[in-house]
Amino acid sequence: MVDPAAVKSVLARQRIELPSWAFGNSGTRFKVFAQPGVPRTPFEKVADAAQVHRFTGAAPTVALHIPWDAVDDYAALAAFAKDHGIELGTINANVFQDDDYKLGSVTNPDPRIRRKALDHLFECVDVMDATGSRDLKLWFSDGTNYPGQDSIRARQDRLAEALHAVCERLGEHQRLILEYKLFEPAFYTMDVPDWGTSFAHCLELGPRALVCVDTGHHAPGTNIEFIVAFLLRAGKLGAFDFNSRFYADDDLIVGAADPFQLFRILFEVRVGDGFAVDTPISFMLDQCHNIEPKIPGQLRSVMNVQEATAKALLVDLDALTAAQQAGDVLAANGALMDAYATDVRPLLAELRSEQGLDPEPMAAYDRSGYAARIVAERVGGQAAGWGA
Ligand code: LRH
Ligand code: MN
Repeated sequence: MVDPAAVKSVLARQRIELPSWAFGNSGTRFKVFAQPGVPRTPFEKVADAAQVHRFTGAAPTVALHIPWDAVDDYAALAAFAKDHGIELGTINANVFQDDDYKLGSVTNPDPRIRRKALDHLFECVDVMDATGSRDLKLWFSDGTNYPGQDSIRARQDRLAEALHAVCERLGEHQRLILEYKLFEPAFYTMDVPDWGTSFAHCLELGPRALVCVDTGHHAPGTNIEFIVAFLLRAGKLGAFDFNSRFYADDDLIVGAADPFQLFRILFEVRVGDGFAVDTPISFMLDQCHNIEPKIPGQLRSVMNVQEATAKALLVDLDALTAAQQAGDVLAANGALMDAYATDVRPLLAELRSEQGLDPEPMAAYDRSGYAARIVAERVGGQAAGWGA
């Protein structure tokens, strides 16, 4: 049997980073449904993120996206976050919303445009210096739509050149996290389409370049936990962008579409020592709450990660290893299924009570009146959103 206290000690130090953009309006190309009370500024996004940490105790940092979260004084934003009990986390660059980047950003055939994109990446490192952030997350929308549109190889050379320049610019304690994505917005090639491409570039770049696994960025049927196990073994798993999907990059609440997959992924994190005190992995959410209320959506997401983590920690490794060694396939599979079938909500409620938190975060948030207050206060101004 697994010791519940040991499970709780790991859960008690779990840190899930929230995406600032999840608090703004978002949607699809068909419609962005605006919601009342949505933040108008990065300060209001940070205030909303702090609510999630207030009720879960497990979301102490918020990732920023530049320029969506650009401010005149990043030190003031960092101080504001601190006053609200959280910190600023990963800095996300954005070289996917400028007309100049139609044919690519750092991979664009035009050196002037490549320079412009690289300058933005350097600007994001300046922001990291101001916020004290450790990680620069790079996702490139770069790719092509038609065979022959550009040289696949030349684009890889251009990408590598830019990544090396960024690594040169990073400070001693800073890291580059390279995210991959199979398709969208490009539909023939993406220049970083899969984990292998990101892994190869990160190997070339050195120890401070690590792979980001966005759980919505794979072909249907991809065994993501295999990728996680492989990257952990290679010491190259830097971060997760957690979300879930039924079809494409749906960016739905993590665990909503496939809680069993999330459990399998977090089980590989466990056996890969990814829950160690000094884990190099950044556990982030990357989601859009297109129709559901934003803060409750983030609360539910953090709770889904906590529940899947608890189940993964409940797998009896001794029984599992013995069954694996004995070639007892059903007993080995059973060890995982028994843990997965365990209702871990009472254990998490108990942990929250021990942490001085309300055992039911969603209900506690509802009772707080924060939702009604922000709707009443946030009148006028431009609601935050990323235009998609
Ligand atoms: C790209 C992505 C990336 C972010 C964006 C908000 O699909 O996953 O991580 O920059 O979403
Ligand atoms: Mn992502």
